[in-house]
Amino acid sequence: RRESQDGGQTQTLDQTQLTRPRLFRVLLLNDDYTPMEFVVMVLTRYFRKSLADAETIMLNVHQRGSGLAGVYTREVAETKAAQVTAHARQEGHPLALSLEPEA
Ligand code: NFA
Repeated sequence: RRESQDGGQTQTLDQTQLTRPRLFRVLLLNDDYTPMEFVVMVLTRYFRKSLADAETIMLNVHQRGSGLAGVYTREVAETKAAQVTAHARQEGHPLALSLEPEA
């Protein structure tokens, strides 16, 4: 909100429109080869989960095929997915993630 400059005759207020950024879910996808410990490390280090939460999420992904790692703005979600993918490939793991926009 700001005051328009008009020489002090009148005073008008412009309401700046603020909209919430769209959020994206970052999903972890199961595979047969990525070690469970690596997935737990990813969840604690990149998604700031507690060890207990990371273990629960990892097992859910392992059993159900996919699971939620976190919800972020587009830029943050894309950066985390790229960092995790790079780290996994560096270690020779096929771990994959997917991003989906929140409804
Ligand atoms: N399914 C993998 C295994 O048995 C573990 C895993 C969990 C991989 C979650 C990817 C995601 N080693």
